[in-house]
Amino acid sequence: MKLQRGDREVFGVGAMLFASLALVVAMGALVTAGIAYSRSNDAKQRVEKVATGGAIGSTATVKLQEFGISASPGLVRAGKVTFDVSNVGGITHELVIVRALSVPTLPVVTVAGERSVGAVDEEAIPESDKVGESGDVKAQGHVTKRFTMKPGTYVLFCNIDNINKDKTVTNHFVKGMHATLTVV
Ligand SMILES: [Cu+2]
Repeated sequence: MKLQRGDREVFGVGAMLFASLALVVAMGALVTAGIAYSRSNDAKQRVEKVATGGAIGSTATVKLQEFGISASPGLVRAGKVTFDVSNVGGITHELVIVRALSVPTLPVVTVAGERSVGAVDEEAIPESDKVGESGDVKAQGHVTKRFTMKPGTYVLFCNIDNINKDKTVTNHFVKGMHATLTVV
């Protein structure tokens, strides 16, 4: 069909309207993106300000017990971080620190071997994500360790296996000995 003059004008106006509308939408998206960017930037600057201002410390007090770990505060400043570890329980525990998004993202043992099923498969964790360990901390014992840490999320856990009298194994991680720590 050949377009008549009138049709062509209608078509032209329609196309122009559409183009202007697209431009408005695109500009709106740009403005929204700009606001989001400046907001995240503000938040980052605020965190940096708080971190450098000393409001966020570089020491985490960690308590180990049957069967749980608490780290306070749960937020520390990047750089040299001191772990003040106390075993307030009645049996030996340890503190293992790895970089990980969350507890469920840690690899776990699926076939009993050197470690029991459900224990953290430490050998499957990339070396670059391993921060350090306290070593065995006896009941009522205390250990201080210092590690250099980059900003990120870390999981603290105890991976000790206890062999029970009936030969079953109690793994402390399975029992709930884990916590997260955020480094900014
Ligand atoms: Cu333990």
